[in-house]
Amino acid sequence: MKAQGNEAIVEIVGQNSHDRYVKPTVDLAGRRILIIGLARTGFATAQFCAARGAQVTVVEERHESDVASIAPGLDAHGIPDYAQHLRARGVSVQCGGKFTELFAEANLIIPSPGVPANLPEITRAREAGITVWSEIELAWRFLRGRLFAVTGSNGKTTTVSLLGHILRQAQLPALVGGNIGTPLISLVDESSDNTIAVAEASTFQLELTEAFRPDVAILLNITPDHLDRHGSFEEYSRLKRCIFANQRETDETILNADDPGGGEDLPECPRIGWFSRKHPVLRGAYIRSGEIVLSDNGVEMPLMSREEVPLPGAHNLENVLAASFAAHLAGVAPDAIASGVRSFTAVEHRLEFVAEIGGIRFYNDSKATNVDAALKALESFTQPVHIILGGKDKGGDFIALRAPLCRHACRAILIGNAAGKIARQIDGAVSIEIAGTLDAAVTLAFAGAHPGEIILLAPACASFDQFQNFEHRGRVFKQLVAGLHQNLMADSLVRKG
Ligand code: UMA
Repeated sequence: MKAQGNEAIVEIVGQNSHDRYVKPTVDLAGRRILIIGLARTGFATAQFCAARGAQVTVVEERHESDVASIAPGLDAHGIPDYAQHLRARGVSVQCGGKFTELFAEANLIIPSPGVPANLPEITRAREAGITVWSEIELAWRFLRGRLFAVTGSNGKTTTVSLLGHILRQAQLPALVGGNIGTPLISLVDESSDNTIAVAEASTFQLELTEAFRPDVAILLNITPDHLDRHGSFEEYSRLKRCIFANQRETDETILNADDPGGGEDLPECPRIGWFSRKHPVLRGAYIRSGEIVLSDNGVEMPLMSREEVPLPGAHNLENVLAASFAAHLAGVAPDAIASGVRSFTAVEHRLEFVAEIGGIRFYNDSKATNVDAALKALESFTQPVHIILGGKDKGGDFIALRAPLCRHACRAILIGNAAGKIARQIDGAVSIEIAGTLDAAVTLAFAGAHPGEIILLAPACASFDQFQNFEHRGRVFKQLVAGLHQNLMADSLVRKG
């Protein structure tokens, strides 16, 4: 049966392989699918739908020349021009406008994560009965094998990468994607009944889900983030909990027993595992006398000493606890989990060590795009920290940074649009310098730092005022540090000469 006009897309029923649950997949052939946004998600989704016979249109508000120029940095497949590539596959691509007239004609609309879900044209389409899904909803309906989905305000990417690493080290066929950078839909063709997809899920993606149902859902923590988009902390928290909203008795959810909101609004259906740094748990992972222990209904499995965890900071210990219990649920033996954790190296842009110059150590935590993440980054150091803060404000409350700045930082160097607000909110807590740009901030930070101290980029803000994304900001930071190093080497050569 095919959908006609603007009626909701019609579901056909398919068998999900790993249990008797019938997964609602969809027949895309001949459907009019409108994709909003032409970056990583829009591109991958358009390719996916076109390959299944859909009539696909992609609309993008940026001009086509901007899409083409940004694409090489974003696209993992080295495709230089998203628009050209899609048109060659029969996709209609329209750039440089809103194209609102196209919305009413669609059977299915898929906004990219960066597109606000409450755009008037999207609201009107939903009111008219048109199905609006996020890309992860569509991807999940086609994905084979098991799905482990990870959400939380902070630590998602490290947990996803670590879990993927542990599974692969244990020779399990793991696929890794989602908000981490590779859209979930790109993993579908590689998936099979045996694969385990490990996916990072953001609220921007969970927002437009309907039946999305991971086999294992992990909610790491909830602290304020993206309030500019979701309007309130309550709404943001509600969206995070969509990760387990459709789970059933056979599914698993892993929650943080130490998170203030961790025990609220517990899911009804799935089995729950807990992780805690502070106290034992009956089912999950915790620390006992400096040792990481897994516990499955009273059966205790010591894993390793916490000293052996190769990642700095208490927050990373939580990520390790969550990933370890998830790996246990995937069937990995305790010694293989421990060996996977030991051999894991930090993820790029997450408290990544960059270089030591003249006894000063530089760390890139460009992924610290909210206040809580910056706070956790600061708390990972015992040495005095010169912290670079600022960027595009997401409605964050920087007052929460005052106490950790007093304890851990000797100076805050401010950049970007949020610099004025941050300066007002942290005034008196620490010495402040306004640098404006990252380039100036690195120079200022280095000029005022002493051997044994830390220079940390943990901006507590989004990057979009000055950079394409946080990865771009982190790369520029690393280039600036490399530039400092080269200049110092050149100076010392001149002096010697
Ligand atoms: N656009 C329109 N119309 C609008 C609004 C936007 O056409 O009204 C266009 C924009 O110009 C842009 C596109 O829509 O070209 C939006 O793209 P996008 O921002 O969704 O970019 P993607 O490359 O598809 O990246 C998205 C996620 N981006 C966001 O959530 C903002 C990536 O997460 C994710 O890695 C990727 O999908 C693959 O899943 C980034 C992120 O910052 C890293 N996520 C947030 C976070 O981690 O805090 C949630």
